Amino acid sequence: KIKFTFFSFLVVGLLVFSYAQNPIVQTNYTADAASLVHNGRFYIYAGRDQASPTGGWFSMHEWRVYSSTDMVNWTDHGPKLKVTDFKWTNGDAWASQCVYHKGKFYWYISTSHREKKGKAIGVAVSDSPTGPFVDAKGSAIITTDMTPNQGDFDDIDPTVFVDDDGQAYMYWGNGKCKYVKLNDDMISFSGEVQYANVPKFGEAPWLQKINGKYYLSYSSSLPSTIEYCTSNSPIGPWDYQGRILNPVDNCQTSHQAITEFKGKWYFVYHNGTLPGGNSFHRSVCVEEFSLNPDGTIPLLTTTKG
Ligand code: FUB
Repeated sequence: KIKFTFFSFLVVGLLVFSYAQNPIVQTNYTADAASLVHNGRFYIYAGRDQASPTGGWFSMHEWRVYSSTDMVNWTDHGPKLKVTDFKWTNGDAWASQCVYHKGKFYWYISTSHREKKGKAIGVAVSDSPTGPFVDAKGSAIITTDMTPNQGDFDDIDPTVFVDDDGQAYMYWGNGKCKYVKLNDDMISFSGEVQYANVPKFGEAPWLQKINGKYYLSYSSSLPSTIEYCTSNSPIGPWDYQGRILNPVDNCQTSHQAITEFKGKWYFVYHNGTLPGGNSFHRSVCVEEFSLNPDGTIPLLTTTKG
């Protein structure tokens, strides 16, 4: 077992801590992490699990930002976005992703719509990866009435990918994997919502490009596994490639981010291994891994806490 050393101290208002094991965040329960590399820093954007100790469902009201230059020492930038920052929501800081485009940082979030039934997707914007972020639109980008005849939970878990030609794509969903081409303003889209044909799609899509090929990973089933497909186009057709992660320890959901940083690949996910942890008290973890020589992603083995 790796010997764990922990120290924390405040530097200019930031909490800096060192770790030698997962979970990387041990001061809050965190979940649904998305990664972003910018100017030599690895950023993690995660929702905070705030359920009571006996709470049997998600209680999430804020998203937090963490960053590192070496994947060992992490800065806790604090809660940089709250559900109350979106006047049209009535709660739920569900999964999110922050992306950079043309000098601005767009943080796409899942939440609940106050007036329309069900979940919805919004976006906040900032000039900095650590904020301040403000609601970029003042209303949802996606609500249930744009994707009718489905459940209340299906408009969650946005992933946004900006291709080399500047075109941005947003995928999201629960049960059905949906996508749109975003307009250049990054807060609206044109055309109808489309559906991607990927096997056993659950939720948590993550779209990226690796060596000219498009990779769409997502969670599947309950307890969730992480599976992935590849394509020669950002809108498919998608070829199933295999499993990346078996169900995580002590947690039903799974939610991944896959990012290259300083020549190494990192897989960010959550489990329920922090003391008191479970499906509603999750914790963000990171694994370094290597792509196979043919570009496929191996089935990962996670480190134990
Ligand atoms: O955290 C709430 C929901 O659980 C997320 O939106 C899903 O991806 C699952 O992790």
